[in-house]
Amino acid sequence: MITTCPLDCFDGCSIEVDDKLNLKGEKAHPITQGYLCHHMNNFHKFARIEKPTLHGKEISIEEAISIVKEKKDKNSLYYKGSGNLGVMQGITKLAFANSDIAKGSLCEGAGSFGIEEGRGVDLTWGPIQVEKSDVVIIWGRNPSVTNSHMLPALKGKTIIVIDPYKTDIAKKADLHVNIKPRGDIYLAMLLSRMAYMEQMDDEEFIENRTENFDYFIDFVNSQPIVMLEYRSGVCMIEAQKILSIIKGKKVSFLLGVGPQKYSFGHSVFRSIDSFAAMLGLFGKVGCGVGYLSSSDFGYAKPFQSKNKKTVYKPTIDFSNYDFVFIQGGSPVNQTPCTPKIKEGLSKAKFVVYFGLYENETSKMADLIIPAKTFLEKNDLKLSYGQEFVGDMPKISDTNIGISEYELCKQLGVELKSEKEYIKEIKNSNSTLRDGRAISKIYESIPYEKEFYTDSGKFEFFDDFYDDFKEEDLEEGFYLLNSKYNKSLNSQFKTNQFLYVPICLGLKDNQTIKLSNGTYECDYIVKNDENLRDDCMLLYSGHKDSNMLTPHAMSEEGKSAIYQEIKCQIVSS
Ligand SMILES: Nc1nc2c(c(=O)[nH]1)N[C@H]1C(S)=C(S)[C@@H](COP(=O)(O)OP(=O)(O)OC[C@H]3O[C@@H](n4cnc5c(=O)[nH]c(N)nc54)[C@H](O)[C@@H]3O)O[C@H]1N2
Ligand SMILES: Nc1nc2c(c(=O)[nH]1)N[C@H]1C(S)=C(S)[C@@H](COP(=O)(O)OP(=O)(O)OC[C@H]3O[C@@H](n4cnc5c(=O)[nH]c(N)nc54)[C@H](O)[C@@H]3O)O[C@H]1N2
Ligand code: SF4
Ligand SMILES: [Mo]
Repeated sequence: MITTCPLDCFDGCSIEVDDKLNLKGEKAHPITQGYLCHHMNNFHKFARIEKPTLHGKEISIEEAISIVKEKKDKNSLYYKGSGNLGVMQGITKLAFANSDIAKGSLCEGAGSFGIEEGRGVDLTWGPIQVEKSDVVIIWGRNPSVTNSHMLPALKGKTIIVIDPYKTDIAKKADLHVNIKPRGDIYLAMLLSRMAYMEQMDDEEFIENRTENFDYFIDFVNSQPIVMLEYRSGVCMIEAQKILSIIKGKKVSFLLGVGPQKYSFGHSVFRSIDSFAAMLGLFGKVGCGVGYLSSSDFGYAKPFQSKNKKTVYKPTIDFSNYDFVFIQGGSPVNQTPCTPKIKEGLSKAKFVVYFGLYENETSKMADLIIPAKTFLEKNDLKLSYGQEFVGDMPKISDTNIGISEYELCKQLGVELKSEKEYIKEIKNSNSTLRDGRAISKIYESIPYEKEFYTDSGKFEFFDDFYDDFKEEDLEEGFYLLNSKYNKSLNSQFKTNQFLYVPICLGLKDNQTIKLSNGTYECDYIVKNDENLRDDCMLLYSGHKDSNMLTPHAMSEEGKSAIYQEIKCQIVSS
């Protein structure tokens, strides 16, 4: 049988499952090409939660459901994470229509907002498109770890990497630009300014397909070059190298979440998009800017509910609720400012955790309900990194856990059958290409015919606001947070070190205390020669990865801004 990986990942791998439930990448799938990553190769090795428990004591699933039923409509909060990205995961929203709902983004939200400002919709730019480029600029993304099925498409291309960390792909790249964290908007403006001086702007594209170019170029030209060099940490000579590599070439940009983890993250991505648009790098073979796309664009959304109130994940306060329902996520590790999250959850009267694995959040829950795995329920996957639509039929079953659909039904919501929902969603916006379902919009090259703004044109940016001061730039360390190859955020095998630059002269495995001015935390260190001297690194999933990240939200996009704060060493 064939199914699709449910995880929060660009690749949306197609998986062959045999009678013994061994998982293998589907050979014939154009993206998967026969291989999976660590998580799916080891999926069965991770111990799952087997029984519902109430305050640590085993209870039946019926008892668990009746507790939820009794409490869910009184001063309650519904919180869904991204542990499984199947579309059916959202059905439980229907059972919590009388609760407040947690929305906003712990992930890509600020960047997506900026992209939507310029293009209307954030469409994907996957391996099939990238394959046709001459040059690929990997800008704050780490495909060797997070998007390994992009690697075949990068073979033979000229590669530029813009990243404050020397990632594996940066080591192999034709050019690695070791940018200052939060410097990307300044580099995008430096590049735009210099490209304009060199008359690299695509006049025909600008004239026919864009709006606001004059304001954009005036704004960019008003930024002093010395300031742009200082804030980005990239000098004109290096910027010139980038321009000479891409001049007249088919160029793909692959953006990751790194450059947008700041208060003005939306402007960062709009500035990069604006640079690409002035060069006419949209809507043509091999030319585009890809990020994490709005995978459900154009699809039916049968699970939308009208909740009483919306609260936002990056600044969530659990403390005022009598009942909190957490599904498919671990806010204690993954939400910024762990001290505030822990304090809030400990004050909430009753917390339910509905998931597959024990984690820092399940430890704080009153009631734990085990979920079914993706092999044990029907679902559908729309990927944010490529155009294929993945079926996820139920392949096996066990006595363990309950599916999201079944839970919702047992909580008294009148539902159509699982298969009807899946059919409705899939048929609303997919079509076949060579016998495989893809999202309709990718029948043509993204933005070939139109942008999705009100004007139908790309809209250049012409202003932004950065509230970091010069002194913020010089003192302390940025705490980069990146993805680890053996974990998927808090799932699977996590990494528990703080990586530090060699220049500090610290010893591997010693403990140091870091402070962000408000909170402190001890970490066990490892030296890492790939780090800039002004950076340290914690991988997503580290139990204390959010002890020092700020309880704050991006200016736009309701997104977490993990790197908006700098940390100091208190003791070592
Ligand atoms: N193995 C594995 N794969 C995953 C995940 C996982 O946990 N593990 N998570 C999935 C999820 S949820 C997501 S959102 C995607 C994310 O996919 P990526 O965006 O590729 O993930 P990161 O590892 O955070 O990579 C971001 C890169 O940005 C760099 N960076 C940090 N700050 C800056 C900056 O200011 N400017 C620039 N230019 N670069 C910066 C970091 O050094 C890092 O190399 O990956 C998905 N894939
Ligand atoms: N410091 C720091 N914080 C981060 C990040 C970072 O890089 N650094 N990354 C951010 C990003 S990009 C993201 S996307 C978020 C992700 O953070 P979360 O949304 O919290 O996701 P996970 O940590 O992957 O939580 C996964 C949980 O989902 C449960 N689960 C898995 N499959 C299913 C299922 O089918 N049903 C149910 N009910 N449960 C299931 C598992 O039990 C697992 O423990 O974290 C963000 N937080
Ligand atoms: S996590 Fe990503 S790379 Fe790994 S199997 Fe799933 S889709 Fe493929
Ligand atoms: Mo994410």
